[in-house]
Amino acid sequence: MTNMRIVDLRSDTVTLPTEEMLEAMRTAELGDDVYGEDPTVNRLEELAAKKMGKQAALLTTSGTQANLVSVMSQAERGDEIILESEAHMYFYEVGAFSVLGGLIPRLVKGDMGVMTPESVEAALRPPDIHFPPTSLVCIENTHNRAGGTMWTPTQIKAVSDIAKKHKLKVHMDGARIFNASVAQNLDVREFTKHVDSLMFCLSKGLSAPIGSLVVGDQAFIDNARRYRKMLGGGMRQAGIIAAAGIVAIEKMVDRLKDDHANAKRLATGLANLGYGVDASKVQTNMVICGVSAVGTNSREWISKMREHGVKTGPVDAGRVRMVTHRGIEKEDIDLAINAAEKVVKQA
Ligand code: TLP
Repeated sequence: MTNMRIVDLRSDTVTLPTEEMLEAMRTAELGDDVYGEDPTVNRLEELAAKKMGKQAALLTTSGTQANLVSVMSQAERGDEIILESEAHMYFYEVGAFSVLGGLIPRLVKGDMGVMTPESVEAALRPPDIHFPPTSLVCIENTHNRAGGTMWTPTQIKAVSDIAKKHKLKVHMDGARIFNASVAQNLDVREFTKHVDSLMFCLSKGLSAPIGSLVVGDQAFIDNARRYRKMLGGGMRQAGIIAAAGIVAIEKMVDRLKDDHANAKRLATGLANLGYGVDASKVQTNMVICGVSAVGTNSREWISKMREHGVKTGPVDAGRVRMVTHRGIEKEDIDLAINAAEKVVKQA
């Protein structure tokens, strides 16, 4: 058991900063960001806004905080917001938008995480004294619980057109938007131009240690900045974080395609072993795999894989998730497939 190689496929959030990031952090020019005086934060925010084709950006502590300040800025307390039924914001963010934002979710079922304009329009209710007003549509690209699946710019535009028609704003949880842009070989602005606001994470596949950015027009960002302060996210010498974030945006995007190739390889290997996974549906860096197909459940499977040195995470009782990222090489994928084969034989 000693010196066993551990292959950690639980999430791309486990990535550690690169040497270049650590050096950038060590030498970063710093100031008090609550006064707007941290030059490195300012540089990162300008870079992020430009990259995304929007007026302004705001560095936040996490994706959860970024989504929260975004929706609090785009909707009033008591409003209803439309979300895909398995949205990360609904599923994994501790109910923040309801508890802290006073917002009510209206869930729309998507196909592989993508909602149609018809289904969004059908969820809208006419003004009526009984109903909370709807003000915002949230989309998730790539979609976590659907398995890293993507919206295309055309699909985003279609939902955005419906939103505009009904005077609703559109927010994109783009935690992994660069995975979508790399996988579709399109500039990220093709995805962002149809939404009013978005957030994206520095600390997932891009490997920075901390931080997410909120992007949109200046008035929205001014509002989001107030909410970030309210939530305790005024971070003073945050240039320490921003320095790594600049490296993440400038240097770490193109390599995401390696993660996508590894995810395909993993899915194909697992499918060949009889697991419930369709490799043709693996679009970016996630593999959701049905383990009931081989006669086990998530809890048991995860624990057996762990004994073989492979860390994975649950989606539900019968499905598990594996995420590829920097530091996971082809050999690690083969090791994971090998482990999954041993587990099938044990089951
Ligand atoms: N997702 C994490 C866990 O929370 C599940 C992961 O391991 O995938 N939006 C999306 C689509 C996300 O996947 C995540 C993180 C977030 C927002 C929140 O980001 P953080 O973890 O920085 O608050």
